[in-house]
Amino acid sequence: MAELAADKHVKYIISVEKRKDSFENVVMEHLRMNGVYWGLTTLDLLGKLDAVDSQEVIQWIMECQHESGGFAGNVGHDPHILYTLSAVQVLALFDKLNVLDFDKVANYIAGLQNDDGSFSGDVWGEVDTRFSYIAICCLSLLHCLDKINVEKAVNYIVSCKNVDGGFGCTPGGESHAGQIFCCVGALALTGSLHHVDKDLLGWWLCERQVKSGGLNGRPEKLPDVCYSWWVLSSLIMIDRVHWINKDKLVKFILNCQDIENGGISDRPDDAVDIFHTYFGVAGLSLLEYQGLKAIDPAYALPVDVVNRIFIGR
Ligand code: GRG
Ligand code: ZN
Repeated sequence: MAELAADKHVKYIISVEKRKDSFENVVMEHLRMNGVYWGLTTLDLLGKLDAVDSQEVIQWIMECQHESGGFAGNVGHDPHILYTLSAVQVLALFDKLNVLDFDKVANYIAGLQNDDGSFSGDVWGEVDTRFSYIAICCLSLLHCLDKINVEKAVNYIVSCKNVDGGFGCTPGGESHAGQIFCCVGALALTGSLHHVDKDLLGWWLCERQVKSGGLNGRPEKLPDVCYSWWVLSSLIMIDRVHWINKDKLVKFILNCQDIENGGISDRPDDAVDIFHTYFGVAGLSLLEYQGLKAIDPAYALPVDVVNRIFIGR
C-alpha cells in the first residue's frame, strides 16, 4: 500500500504559498486567509510549521484586520466571520494570540448574532449554521463565549436538526456532512451534545462510507477526501468512529495523493489542491496515522495548540 508522501506534501504547500501568480493563488486571492489556515495547519500536523516565516505571516494577518475588529480574506477586502476564525486559528498555531485585542475581535463576532440566536456571516446578512460554528469556535479560542447568548445559539442549531439525526444550514435544510460537522462541533464546544441522537446520527454518518472506502457528504453522492474531515470529526465527537472501516478509508485517502509532485485531490486521479491536502492529512491524523500530530475534531487545530490555549504549557 502507498504511504503518506509527507515530504512531497510539505514542498507542495510551501510552493503554493510562494507562487503568488499561480492559478491556485489567483482564484483564491479573496479567500487567502482561509487558504493560509488550511496550508499552515497541514504543515503543523506534518511537524514542519517552522518552514514558514511566522513574522511575515503575522504581519500580513494584522494588515487584513478591519476597524470593525473582523478580518478579511486578504488586504483591502471586506471582513467576514470565516476569515476572522482563520486569522485567530493561524495566530494560535504560532502561539501569537497575544497580538490581538480579544475584546475587539469578540465584539465583531457578537455583533453578528441575530435575535433568533443564529449568526450572519458578515454585514450582508447571510445566515447559516456554518457561521454559528465559526462564532462559537472563535469566541471559545478567545475565552469570550460570554459575549454572546450561548443558550439562544444552541437552540437555533437544535432547530436545524432533521428527522434523520443530521443537521442542515437553516431550519428545514437537508442534512449534509459539512453542516453536521458545524452543528456537532458547536454543540461539543458548548457542552450541549445531549441534543444529538448519537446512534441515529452515527448511523447516518457511517452510511457515508462507500465501496472504495471513501466517504460521501450525502446519500447517492460521490466520495470525496474532504468528507474524511467533515464526517470523521463528527463521528469522533459523538463516539461512533468505530462504526466505519478505518483501514479502507486510509487506503482511499492515500490513493488520492500526487506521489510525484505532492498534494492530495478530492478523489483518485483528480488535480490536487490545498484544501483537499488539508482534509486528507487531517483525516489521516484523526485516523491516528503514524508520524502525524493529533488534531482536535472540534477546534480543527492540532491538539497541542488547543492544550496550550486551555491548560497552558
Ligand atoms: C475550521 C474546519 C473548519 C471549518 C470552518 C467553512 C466551515 C467552517 C465549514 C464548512 C462546512 C461545509 C458546509 C462543508 C461542505 C463543503 C462541501 C464539500 C460542499 C459541497 O457540497 P455539494 O453538494 O457536494 O456541492 P457533494 O459532495 O454533496 O456532491
Ligand atoms: Zn471536497
